[in-house]
Amino acid sequence: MDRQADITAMRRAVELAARGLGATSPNPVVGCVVTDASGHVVGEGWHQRAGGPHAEIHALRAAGVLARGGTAYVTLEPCNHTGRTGPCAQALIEAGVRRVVYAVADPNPRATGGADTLRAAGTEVERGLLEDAAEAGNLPWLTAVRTGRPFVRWKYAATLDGRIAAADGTSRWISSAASRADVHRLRAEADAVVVGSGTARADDPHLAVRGVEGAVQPLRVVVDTEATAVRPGARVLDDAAPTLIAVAEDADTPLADVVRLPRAAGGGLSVPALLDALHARGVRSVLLEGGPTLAGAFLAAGAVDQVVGYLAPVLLGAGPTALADAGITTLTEALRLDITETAALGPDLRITATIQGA
Ligand code: AOF
Ligand code: ZN
Repeated sequence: MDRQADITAMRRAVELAARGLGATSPNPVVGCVVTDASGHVVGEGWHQRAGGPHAEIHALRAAGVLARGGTAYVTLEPCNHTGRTGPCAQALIEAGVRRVVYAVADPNPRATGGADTLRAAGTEVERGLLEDAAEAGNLPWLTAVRTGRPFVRWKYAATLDGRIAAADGTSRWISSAASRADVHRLRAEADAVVVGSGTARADDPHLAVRGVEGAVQPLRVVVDTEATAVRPGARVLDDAAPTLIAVAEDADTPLADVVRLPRAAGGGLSVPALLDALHARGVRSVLLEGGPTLAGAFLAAGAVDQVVGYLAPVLLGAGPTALADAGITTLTEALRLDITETAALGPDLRITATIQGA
């Protein structure tokens, strides 16, 4: 067995999986590479959209009879259930694959058990190769399965002193063109893009994805508790992408199509109720884009899984900061983060982090 060849094939499978980002919800992204008996790659596949064939099926089709006696590398444990498609474990057995290597166990109770089925049929099964990379690649879906609510990525762009606008409210453009393009990639990866009423009022944002080839438009969500920010004719109401306006149960709105949700104790919309409503609509990953008040409410509710900050080499010294009250009054309550990645984007720095203990 050639370990290096195993790693190369699984790395490729992780790469293939990422092609499905933003298009597979409520399902995971999955990649698969099939080699023949002598280790040559004879098939590749990835899960392209929910309801479509699973990654293994695409790769097996490409491989044809050459899969016999070969190895399948899959980023997620092959499924064991008949859902919208047949069980992949069975398809791998029927194709005569001798060995299956998968990275991450399937936590979905409906689909789990594929590894056992394969073993029972005499297939050699190995789990855990490049598990960290495959986990990271499927973090939104895995988080949603484990928590029962959508994965939430909070994104902000600020000056080095943490401000998102100047004292007079001007805010265009703090971050660079490279950072702004990167945000469109994040939008394309998400099932829903969420902003609060302050952002809706100040910016009249469009929230659709621009400049990302093949992007599936995310659901645009405005949390407009008092129903005062989104007026008829707002850019977010055009038909470039679907839109959901969430208002309080008692709010008086001129809009025909809104979702009414309960308030939290402080008067703002209940974050758990909002996430439940989104989950019920198939949303498994949320990009929370603004502004500081809504971000504070999400953080106070313990509903942020990942923070992505774009820091521009700019100083303002006055003006609103990226995060408003998150219910923290003393240092021992501070949210401490683990930085998982840093990247340079043009002149800016992008910091990706997770919250400790979350
Ligand atoms: C996918 N794509 O490539 C693999 C999946 O709704 P279904 O019937 O397509 O089943 C979805 C479940 O199947 C999914 O939640 C996961 O547990 C398992 N594997 N799913 O969508 C794939 N391999
Ligand atoms: Zn499957």
